Amino acid sequence: MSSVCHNKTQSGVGLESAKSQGTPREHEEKDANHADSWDLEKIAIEEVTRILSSFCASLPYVAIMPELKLVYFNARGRAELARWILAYGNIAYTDERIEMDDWPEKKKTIPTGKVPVLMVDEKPLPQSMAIARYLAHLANLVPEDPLEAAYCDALTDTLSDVAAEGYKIMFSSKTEDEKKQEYREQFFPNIMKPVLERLEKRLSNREWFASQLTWADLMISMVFGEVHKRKPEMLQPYPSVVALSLKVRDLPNIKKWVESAPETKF
Ligand SMILES: N[C@@H](CCC(=O)N[C@@H](CS)C(=O)NCC(=O)O)C(=O)O
Repeated sequence: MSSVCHNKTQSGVGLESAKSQGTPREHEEKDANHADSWDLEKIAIEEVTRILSSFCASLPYVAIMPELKLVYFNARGRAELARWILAYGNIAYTDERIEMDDWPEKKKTIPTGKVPVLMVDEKPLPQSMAIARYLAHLANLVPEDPLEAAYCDALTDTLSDVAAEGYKIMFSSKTEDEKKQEYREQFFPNIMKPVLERLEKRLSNREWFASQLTWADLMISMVFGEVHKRKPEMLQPYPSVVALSLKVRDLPNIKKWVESAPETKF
């Protein structure tokens, strides 16, 4: 902060206007006077910026949180990432879970007719990934660097696509055996495995998916931690994905949420 003020003044009006008038002698005197006043000015600017920056640094960051209500079914599904982010950030919200019998009536009250929807100060925000990204901003889980943030978006969108393919099979009219066969022979090798392979490579030499903990790590852990819990053998070739999933699940607020969240089928 101090060097920005300093450079701007030094290369700006001060020196230029001193050189543009008077005889050489007057010029020298003016330069000397100017140097004195410039030194004083510089000291004053540096002192003010020093005081301001130490004052700003000592101020606590007080975010004004809106009133939040997450509306979804009594399921993890497309709302669980939002719940993890809210838990991580210790952000207060109402977790409204609609019973299936009440859905036809409730649907009429939701502008898009779809859930999840996040009520932010009573205004609806639709789309699960927009909701999660917004909450990730509130919880400080989005990198400041735009490209890093975009890589996190790419990863979370990829995992959302994978989940959508999974839901297609889950909610199809096929029998349970047919579904299992489709997961094994189609979904895993063609949809999930290529993502796992790329992710394993990226995570093998870094602590987090990006340069700090982000909502991308939370989503990796939410998705693959669940697979690991149910079918650990499937993730055996992906030790870095498993390690990251477990590390995130060990964060105190996440751990607390996972242990206390309602038990649901999906
Ligand atoms: N792209 C949307 C999809 C929303 C969606 O399809 N929601 C489903 C539940 S996961 C739903 O509302 N189904 C009930 C209905 O369509 O009546 C999102 O990610 O939020």
